[in-house]
Amino acid sequence: MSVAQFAALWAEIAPIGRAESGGYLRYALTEPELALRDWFRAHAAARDLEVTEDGNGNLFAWWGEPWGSGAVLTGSHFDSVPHGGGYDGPLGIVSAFLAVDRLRADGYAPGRPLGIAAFVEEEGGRFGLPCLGSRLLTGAVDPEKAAALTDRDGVSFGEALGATPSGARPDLVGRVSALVELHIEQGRALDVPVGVASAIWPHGRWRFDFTGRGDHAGTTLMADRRDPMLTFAYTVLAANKEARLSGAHATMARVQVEPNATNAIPARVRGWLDARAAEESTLDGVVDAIVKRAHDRAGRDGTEVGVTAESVTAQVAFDTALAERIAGLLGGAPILPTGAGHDAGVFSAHVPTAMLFVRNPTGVSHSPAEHAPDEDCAAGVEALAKVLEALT
Ligand code: HGY
Ligand code: MN
Ligand code: MN
Ligand code: MN
Repeated sequence: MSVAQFAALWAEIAPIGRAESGGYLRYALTEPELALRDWFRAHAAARDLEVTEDGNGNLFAWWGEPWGSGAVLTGSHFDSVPHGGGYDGPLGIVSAFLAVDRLRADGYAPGRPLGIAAFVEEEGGRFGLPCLGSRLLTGAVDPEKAAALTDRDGVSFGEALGATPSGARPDLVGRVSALVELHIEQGRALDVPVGVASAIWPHGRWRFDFTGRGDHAGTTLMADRRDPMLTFAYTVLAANKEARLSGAHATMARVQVEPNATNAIPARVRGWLDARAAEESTLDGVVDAIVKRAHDRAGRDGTEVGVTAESVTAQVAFDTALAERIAGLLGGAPILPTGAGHDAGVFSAHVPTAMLFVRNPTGVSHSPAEHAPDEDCAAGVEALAKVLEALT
């Protein structure tokens, strides 16, 4: 598989959903992501791969019997965070099609069915729950709850999907013998083109609701204010400080303000904390510390704070034997953890699962600046082909 072959296929999807910022607005089941699904179907058809859907919004292209016994899954997701990079997700799907081409060029025919997956709403960028499609398929989220999740325009996942998701399909997942997801690396840890994942850090999202008293920005004395924006701002600083002290990663990057006017003290401020750490105990400790500091501050500001855990993901330890086998296959590729969540993390509770990381020279991700050189992406395809051959 040549670098030019990778670049040619990559160029087909690069313009889809790209914003002025150079980042991508590929929200699940919206026009750009639907266009990528059409691209997926066209490339499956061009390779005589049968396309199936699982009733949860996930797409699969099959080389061999769909969900046949011992099936091996690969693939990733098309959706992006707002103005995210173009590689996070799509690289795993494009690489899977090219890996099939590579294996066929070698005259290889798999002894097990090989499925290329496009999982829906991995980022949670539209409906708020990450890995929504893989959680539904594996039974990690209730289909009714999922159907009721709404986007910022009030459209529910069920409406976007056009049906209540079918939910857990143990009849399908039970037939899968392994899953391997290729993904751009989202840190600065790889100094060779391809690495293998050892673990996903425990991580989660907590919604903070700060309530105060809306009032006039110009006439209300400072001493009379109960300003939730003040408590929110303090919590942002506390999150940063507690994370630095504990070695965790904590970010408050999404905020909603009511009434969100220049000349009105807010009545309510809603913010989300994204927190992650190498160990569960560190994660629990840093979240507890941030929540405590928010409550203490609210006491001083005369405001109130409510905290809701929206999604908490336990540490994922990928199958060590599989990771070591793959690293060996790739001539001793490094094995490393990641702080990013992935559909493969959801599957790892059900089937032997592995991830391949493609070097990202800057490590920047969830940003228009995310980039992986074509040469490293082509190396990723070669590695994925080797792994899929060994597993099928
Ligand atoms: O947020 C994450 O960890 C992943 O990119 N969905
Ligand atoms: Mn991502
Ligand atoms: Mn991703
Ligand atoms: Mn006025």
